[in-house]
Amino acid sequence: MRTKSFIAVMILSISSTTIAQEKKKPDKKDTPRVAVVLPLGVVPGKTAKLAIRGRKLADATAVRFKNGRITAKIVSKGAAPVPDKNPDKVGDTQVVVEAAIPGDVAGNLDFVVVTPAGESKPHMLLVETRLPVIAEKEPNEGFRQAQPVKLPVVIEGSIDRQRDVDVFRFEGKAGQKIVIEVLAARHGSALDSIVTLYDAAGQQIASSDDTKDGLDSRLDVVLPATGVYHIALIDAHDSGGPIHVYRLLAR
Ligand SMILES: [Ca+2]
Ligand SMILES: [Ca+2]
Repeated sequence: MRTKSFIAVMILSISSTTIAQEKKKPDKKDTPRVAVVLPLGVVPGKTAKLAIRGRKLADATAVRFKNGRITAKIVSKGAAPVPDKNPDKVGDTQVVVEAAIPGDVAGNLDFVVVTPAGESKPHMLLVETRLPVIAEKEPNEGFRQAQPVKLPVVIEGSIDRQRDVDVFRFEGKAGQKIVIEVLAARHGSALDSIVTLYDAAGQQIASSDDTKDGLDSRLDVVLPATGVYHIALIDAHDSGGPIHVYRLLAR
């Protein structure tokens, strides 16, 4: 990638040597960059309020979706709090938009943020079109407070404070093949998930921290017995906050 962009820069400077010498070099530092969108995903057929976080987004003039049928209206823009003091990772500015998502969109949606300094690389907004999407409900800290869910499901939530634990309860059958997957870090969330599956007696069945693809967890399990199971989701570093968002797919 580095080589490609280097060649592109070379070609550009050869074809317009004089201009390039006189003109101020485009400052890469000022180019907007999207880190994460809160929430990570939307449901088709609704208007969604999206907080897009990143660097150099405070002067955003537009948020443009690749799908031209989606219009996003800017509601606010400016500085954003940096809870874990890592602005490179989670951004220090944000632009909030209202985006009307048509009911018939077929999948995830790419968008860019436009500022006077240029436009960001495309960032993906998740769109779940097959499974029901529900919101995490606190308190859900332990087995007793577990939030009941019915598989298959997509749970939208966050590890919203340090040492938060989100627990979900479902009924499973012996021999049932299930997949539990976290969508978080790969989409810019600050969460480094660990997912653990427990049986009705509180015995651990399986656990996943990272996969070979990254920090997001994934479990592929054949349930050993018919009964109640619990899925527990935590952050691997016991950290948490509004940017520790996730989508948990259980199917
Ligand atoms: Ca919780
Ligand atoms: Ca992890």
